Formats: sequence, C-alpha cells, structure tokens
Amino acid sequence: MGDPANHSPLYHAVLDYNGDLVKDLIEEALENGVDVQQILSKSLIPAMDEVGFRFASGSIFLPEMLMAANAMKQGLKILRPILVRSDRKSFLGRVVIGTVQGDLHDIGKNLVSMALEGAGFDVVDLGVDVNSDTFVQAVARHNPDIVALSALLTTTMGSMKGIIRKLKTASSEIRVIVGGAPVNADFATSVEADGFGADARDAVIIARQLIGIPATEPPGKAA
Ligand code: B1M
Repeated sequence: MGDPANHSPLYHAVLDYNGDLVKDLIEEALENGVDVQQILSKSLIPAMDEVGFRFASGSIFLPEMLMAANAMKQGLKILRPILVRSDRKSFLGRVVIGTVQGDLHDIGKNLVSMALEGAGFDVVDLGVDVNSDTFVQAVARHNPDIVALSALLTTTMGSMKGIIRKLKTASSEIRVIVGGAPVNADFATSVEADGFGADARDAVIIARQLIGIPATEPPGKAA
C-alpha cells in the first residue's frame, strides 16, 4: 500500500477508528470548500482499502475492521445530505438495491444508493443479506425499473446469478445491475446482468442508460 505519511489526517482518523475526528475533519473540509468526491476518493475509500490490506495481511482482525467501518459510516452521515441532494421535481425512475444474501458489507452499496438518489432516482434500499425471494417480492411491491445488487465477497457474488434468474422469470421488464469489489464486467455478463458499475458514479451512468437517458445529458434536464 502507499506511504501512510502521504495521506490526509482524515485518512489516518479512519485508520485510528476515530469516528468523532472523522466527522470533525469532514465538516472542516466541507467548510473549506473541499469537494465531496475528493473526500471520498482521496481519504475515505483509500483508508478502507488500507484496512482491507491490513486485515488480509493479518495485522488487524475483524473487530478493528468493524471499528474502521463505523468510523467511515460516521463520516458518510455528514456527506449523505450533500450526495443525495437533487433539484429534480420528479423521479427519473425507481431502483431497488440491496447487498446479496450472506453478505453484510453495506458501505459501497450505501454510496451507490446515495449517488442514485442524488441523480434523481427513487431508491428502495433493502439493506444487507437480502435473499432472492425478498428481491422478487420487492419488485412486485415497488415496481422498479432497475434492481441493483451489491456483493463484496467472492463467496457471495455467485448468488447473483440465481437472483437475476428469479427476477427475470418473475418480470421480463426488469433490468439488473451488479457491482462490488470482486465483481467485474465479464462476471456481470456471465450472470446475465444488464449492467455493471465499477463505482457509484458508474452505477448512475449505467442506470441512466438502462432507462434511456444518455450519460452526457446535463443534470436536471429530464426532471
Ligand atoms: Co470485510 N472483507 N469481511 N468487512 N471488508 C473485505 C471485502 C475483504 C476484501 C477484506 C480483505 O480480506 N482484504 C474480504 C473479502 C475477500 C474475498 O471475498 N475475496 C473481506 C472478508 C474476508 C470479510 C469477512 C469474511 C471476515 C471474517 O469474518 N473473517 C467478513 C464477512 C461478513 C459478511 O459479510 N458475512 C467481513 C466483515 C466485514 C465487516 C463487517 C467488519 C466490515 C463491513 C462493515 C459494513 O460494510 N457495514 C468489513 C469491511 C469494512 C471490509 C473492507 C475493509 C472495506 C469494504 C468497504 O466498505 N470499502 C473490505 C476491503 C476492501 O474492500 N478493500 C473487506 C469501501 C467501499 C466504498 O467500497 O464496498 O468496494 P466498496 O464499494 C464500491 C465499489 O465496489 C462499488 O461502488 C462502491 C463505491 O465506489 N460498488 C458498486 C459496491 N456495490 C456496488 C453496486 C453497484 C455498483 C457499484 O451496482 C449495483
């Protein structure tokens, strides 16, 4: 991983599991006009990557990984109102989102959810550890345009195929996008997903394309 000395105090606050400091530093950054995407991409997400690296190399364990996640979540609470802010008067479409069964990782899924909301989608978030029946029932209940599946574990990403099959059997109209750290475009094709998002921004672009709105269209035009 990169030299920790080159990273921001916010990055280090996550690695120190200090949620209060994470909140303070984010507030300070926002007051100083730092862009939200920069806060995410330069500090918070690299810090979580470092946590994953430390976990994989055995220098930290599950409790520390959880404490880091909680510190990051404290920060996301502050960023949420900014990320979901949308000037649209009507929704572009509806997305049902969830992390698949057996998987408890929700930070990335929450970021995708916020980005979709911010782009003007109505988002129904089913949370984590969501089984195929719950996804199918949510489609019947909420009539979304898109279902978005997130997985962070190589052991849970495999369940996406079965979920997609059930969703498409129940509704021929439904479009499904997949994402999460171990997921890639080839995998998405192999499970017959309609799209793959590498990150939250990408998920928004794919979701817009799937409902027929070009990615290049300026925000607000479709409202
Ligand atoms: Co876990 N974990 N974890 N973990 N965890 C990983 C994923 C791991 C890579 C760490 C490692 O070993 N290096 C590893 C998986 C290895 C593998 O499968 N090959 C791992 C493991 C092994 C585990 C456990 C099995 C550990 C254990 O119990 N022994 C266990 C499993 C629990 C379970 O789910 N059943 C476990 C538990 C946990 C915590 C609960 C402690 C905690 C999660 C807390 C939470 O989410 N509320 C946790 C954490 C924090 C991580 C790491 C460190 C960070 C994940 C994260 O939040 N990243 C992670 C290492 C890593 O990813 N570098 C790791 C930040 C987030 C913004 O990124 O989630 O990738 P990400 O989301 C991105 C993109 O992936 C994408 O957009 C997001 C924004 O850019 N994206 C989508 C995500 N979903 C999308 C959906 C889309 C489109 C894009 O469309 C639908």
